[in-house]
Amino acid sequence: MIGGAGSLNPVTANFDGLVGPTHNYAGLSHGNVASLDHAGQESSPRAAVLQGLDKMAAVSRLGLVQGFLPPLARPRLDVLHGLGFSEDSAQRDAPAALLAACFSASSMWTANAATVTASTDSHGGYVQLTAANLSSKLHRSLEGPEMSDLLRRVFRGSAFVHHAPLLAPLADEGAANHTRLRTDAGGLDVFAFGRDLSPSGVRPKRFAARQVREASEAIARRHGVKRALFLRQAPEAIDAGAFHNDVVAVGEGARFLTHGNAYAPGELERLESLTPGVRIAAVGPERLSLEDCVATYLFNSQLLEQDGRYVLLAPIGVQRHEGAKAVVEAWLAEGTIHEVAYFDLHQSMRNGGGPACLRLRVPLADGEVDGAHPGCLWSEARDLQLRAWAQAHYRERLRPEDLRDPALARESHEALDALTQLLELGSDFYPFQRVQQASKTR
Ligand code: SUG
Repeated sequence: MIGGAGSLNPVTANFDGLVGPTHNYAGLSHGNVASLDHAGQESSPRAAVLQGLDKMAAVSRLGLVQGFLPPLARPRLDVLHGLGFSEDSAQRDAPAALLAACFSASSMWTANAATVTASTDSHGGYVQLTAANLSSKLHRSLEGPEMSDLLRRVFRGSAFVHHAPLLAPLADEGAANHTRLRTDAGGLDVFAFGRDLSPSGVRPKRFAARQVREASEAIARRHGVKRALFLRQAPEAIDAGAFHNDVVAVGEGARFLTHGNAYAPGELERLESLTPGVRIAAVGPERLSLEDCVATYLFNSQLLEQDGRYVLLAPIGVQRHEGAKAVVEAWLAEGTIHEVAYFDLHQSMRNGGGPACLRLRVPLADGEVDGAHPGCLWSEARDLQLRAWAQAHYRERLRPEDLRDPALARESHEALDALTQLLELGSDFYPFQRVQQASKTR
């Protein structure tokens, strides 16, 4: 049992994205500097999934609840068929950008899977989940309906209420723009947005803002959030590469670490006034520029709380960067955090996904974890099984031209089929399995 019944303090369970077998660098995300910089490079799906497993093991060994979400099934050749490419030659004929969208392993960044509200913070008293529509990018927009289905299969207890993704124009990128803080006055759900639905209003000049204010407000409303705050991202931060707010801010429990220029003027002051008991550490541009935040992913570190101690899981690049490392040292010296551990997650990082992008936080009160599928909870034995599975099914190297290889599509489905058996998820977990079953019974 974790937490306490009706307790104001649910514990945070982290559900990481298990990296899928088609992990590749296609440069699909304009506004995401790392994705554009690494477009066309060779990736290593096997190294990627193993790096993620290393992080999960470290979090779990701290004594925290660790789970994972299976990858969404890729490729989505059905999307190409729907666009008029023939069943026989879609993989050969589709333009590179469409093909890459259908092969993207982007569901690994589970911070974008959904927005989750703790049962203790919701008027209804249930854990509330809205799968993100990710409507700003084609490859990511494919995830919404599938992730919504997957989340229902993983969080299936009566403690959970699932909401469908929002309508597409209400662009929603999930928990990458959402943080739960534990203030002296109770839980506070902090939402960040980059633009309003209407075309008027402040917008970034270089890159498009992804999260729409009305989407965040709709989620808070449908989740019955008791205390919510909506903060506008600074357009300059988005233009510097903060395509998600979690590139420039991270909060957990009674800590909030942020770049001083992450939000529009006055927003941090509003946050401060509503968060008694929370220590806010804002790092000014004289200590670290927004560009260096984006280059190092300092604020995309995963911040963990255990018994009042705060542990920062930071990307290895932070340790190698004088300015970013100095910020971490200062946080340690003043007791903002108590420990730091550095991780090599370069496979994901090259697509703009750091430690915090790779996990969905699910705040769980007493007993609620029992409603999560046991196959998706981390254990030492599970870790060994998953490593062996990855060794058997994942390619060591993948180049953009390999996406034309029909064997890759087959291998990917075989890997996921094996995964559902390993985790006892059922043989109808993935849409492609359901299609196969239906064609057998015809
Ligand atoms: O949506 N990258 C992802 C990275 C998501 C990071 N998540 C958080 N910040 N929470 C994105 O931009 C790149 C795929 C490619 O180019 O192949 C990509 O989708």
